[in-house]
Amino acid sequence: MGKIKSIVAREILDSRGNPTVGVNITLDNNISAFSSVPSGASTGSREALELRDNDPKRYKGKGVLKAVENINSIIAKALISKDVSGQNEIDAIMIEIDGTEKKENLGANAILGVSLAALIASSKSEKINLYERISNITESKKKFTLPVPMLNIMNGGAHAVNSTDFQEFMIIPAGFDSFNQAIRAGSEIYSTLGKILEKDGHSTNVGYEGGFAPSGLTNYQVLDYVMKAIDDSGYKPGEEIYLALDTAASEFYESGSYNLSKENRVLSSEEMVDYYDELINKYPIFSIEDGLYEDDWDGWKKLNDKFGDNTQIVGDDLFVTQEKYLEKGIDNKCANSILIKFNQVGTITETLQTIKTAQSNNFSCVISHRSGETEDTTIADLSVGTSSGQIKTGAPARSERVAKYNRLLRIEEELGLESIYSGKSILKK
Ligand code: 2PG
Ligand code: MG
Repeated sequence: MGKIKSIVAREILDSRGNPTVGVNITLDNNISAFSSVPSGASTGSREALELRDNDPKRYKGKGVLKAVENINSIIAKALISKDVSGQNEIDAIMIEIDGTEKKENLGANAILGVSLAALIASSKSEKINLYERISNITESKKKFTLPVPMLNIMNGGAHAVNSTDFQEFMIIPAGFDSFNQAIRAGSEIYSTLGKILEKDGHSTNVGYEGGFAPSGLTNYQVLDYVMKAIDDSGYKPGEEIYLALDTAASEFYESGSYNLSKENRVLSSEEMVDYYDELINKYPIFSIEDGLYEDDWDGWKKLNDKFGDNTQIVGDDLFVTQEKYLEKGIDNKCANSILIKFNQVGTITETLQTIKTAQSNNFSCVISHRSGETEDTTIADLSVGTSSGQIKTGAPARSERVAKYNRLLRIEEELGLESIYSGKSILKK
């Protein structure tokens, strides 16, 4: 297919203006590919390590020169002349050299940058689409499906200062025949929401993922605004548009309780579950991500017991895209869905393995961006190549977010009559 001739990494910037890793791989057939690595803000404690320099003189300690150096010296040396068709082998070599559970020696950002660049180079070398290459690696014979987007239109928590306790309020335009129609609905609702907020005197400044982030609103008020925006845009909530929350509960979990400071409520795990009950009864909420703290496994079980038959219970910080935590969740029935972020685990091979385990245990997979992103659109192809059915990649605004949606629009067009929009099939539990 093509053997690796050179690997060159450098420090580049992400959507927050922080340094991240960018990697170029060139093959002996002169094909070259570029990747860049995303970065989270509300990170799970079990995630693979994002190696930062911690040198306060550069980028306030956030430089990634050590990770870059690890690629340019150690990883490059080990991978030169390897064939990029061997994604598993490439990833296995890096995992072995690193030798730690959390990829602390080389850095998961270093390893992922190379893993992604190799993947992209292999698809270019084979002259096939990236999603086809991903599908070939998984050896699944499934038809390609276009994912339903979860569009994050109101931002709070760690993604927007002074906004809601909950981190993400998303709309799911599942009740349409195509991805194209779904994106149109999402965009119209987003812009209607902006107008409504403005009219009521709220700020329309946005958070990290492009959603509006006014201060002084409770979770209920935000959900009421979102419902009004859906109505005013002429769409039907609960029929065409569903809601999703990523509450990112680990961020407001303090000494055994859930501290909803903007609502003046401090709740136990059971009371949080009751709170979700109230919300699910009032709004067409289909999906709740990180509804509880990442180590509140008993609470997760109760949450899933209570709602899991009809509601998607998504583990993000809980599973950190790693098979071993997912297996614990499967065994203990703690969730019915997993969020997939490849930098939480650090290689494409491990990401695909986690997706495979999830899918074969009837867990849905939501492919996800990070709050710190770049123009890289690999996750769009990952969602099609694995027929994940769902993707969350921010508001229909800000280029690092819409780049992924735009890539999916192109894929849908390319697939033409063969394209299948996952639509309401994701609602079946
Ligand atoms: C999340 C993500 C992406 P972050 O919690 O799901 O929305 O946020 O990248 O900050 O972890
Ligand atoms: Mg999350």
